[in-house]
Amino acid sequence: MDRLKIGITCYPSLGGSGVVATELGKLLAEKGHEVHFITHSIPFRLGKFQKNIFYHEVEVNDYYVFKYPPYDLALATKMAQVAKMQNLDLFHVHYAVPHAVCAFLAKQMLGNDIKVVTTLHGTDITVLGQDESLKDLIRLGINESDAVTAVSKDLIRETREVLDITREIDLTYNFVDHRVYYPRDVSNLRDDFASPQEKILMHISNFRPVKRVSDVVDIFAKVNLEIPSRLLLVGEGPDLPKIQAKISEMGLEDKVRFLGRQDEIAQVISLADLLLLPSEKESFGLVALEAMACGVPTIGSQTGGIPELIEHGKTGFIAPIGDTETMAKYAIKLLSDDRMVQQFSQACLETACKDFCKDSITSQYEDIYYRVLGRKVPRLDTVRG
Ligand code: GMT
Repeated sequence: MDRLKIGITCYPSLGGSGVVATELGKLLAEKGHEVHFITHSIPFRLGKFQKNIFYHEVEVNDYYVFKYPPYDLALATKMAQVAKMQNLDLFHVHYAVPHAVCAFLAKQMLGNDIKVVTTLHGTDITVLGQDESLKDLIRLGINESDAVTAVSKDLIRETREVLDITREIDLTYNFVDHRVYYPRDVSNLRDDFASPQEKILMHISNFRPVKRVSDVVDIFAKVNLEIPSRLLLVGEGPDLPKIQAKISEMGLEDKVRFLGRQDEIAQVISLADLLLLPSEKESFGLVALEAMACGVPTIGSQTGGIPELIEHGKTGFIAPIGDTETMAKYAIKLLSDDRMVQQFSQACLETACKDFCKDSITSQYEDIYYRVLGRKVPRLDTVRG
């Protein structure tokens, strides 16, 4: 039995990186490891009190001399305090900035050999990594980590390119928990959103410019000319008012519903016939994987890790960024052929289960933990305790 004590830091209240970090923490706890979340609020996916999971809140001093409350420093200090009090083996931080740097600072404060594993999720490199005010700091966090993982091959490539990083980076794809993500029976709900002959297209995101939600509306408008359909928009974010205005201008109000933020994503996705993810950048596209696990194919853009997840012509379609014409053509081709929909749906279920299963990705993370700690990887049954 080699039970690890792991401190996890992530953005607890939004985004795919927080979801991955929280779900991973829960799975590690299920396997018998002790997991300590060190964040500014309870991770939204954490749920009920669970064996082996602990939560430590970062409190920020808002003293009058500070123009900006020093969150990063408070986080680093809290990480060091928790590590000392709980005798942690390692920190696993999700999202390079500021978390990898806070882990580095905490390690300096502790003055011991605690290990740091950093997982890069996407915009920490593809957007913030390009920012001259942060670039050197992100590079420091990455280079000072004992192991670095990234959620797609493309993100590894971009990290090397943008930040001139030469060190080893492990590939750890996003994963789904098949106990949660599977095709749900939503026949009693579907009538509320569409008539039986209409198709449902869906988009789920944080409505940031990088998601190109305006393209979602354009694709939908073209599809709707050929196939009677509805568009369900799930999530909230800065572009929402712009999208609402666009939908009104195009006279599509009757065809589009805004569902706001939803927690029961598996249930919501199961309503859809097709997911649209025409992002400008997407290091992986967790939502497309969640849809896949529910048997729903995705039309996505040729960017980042999307082609590593969606197999063109098998589990969805891929087109160049901004090419709403081609994306709409693919959507029409798929939605007008029930047999094809069935085949895609089946392929989605198989791929999600085979390539992105929670067990194998969790084991990959564990292997990395044991590697940085210089310990032997125990057999599965010996970890459970
Ligand atoms: O999608 C977002 O903008 C949120 C962002 C985050 O950091 O929370 O998601 C990123 O991490 C996810 C989990 O690894 C990936 O599945 C998303 O593709 C990635 N987003 C982008 O690269 C834009």
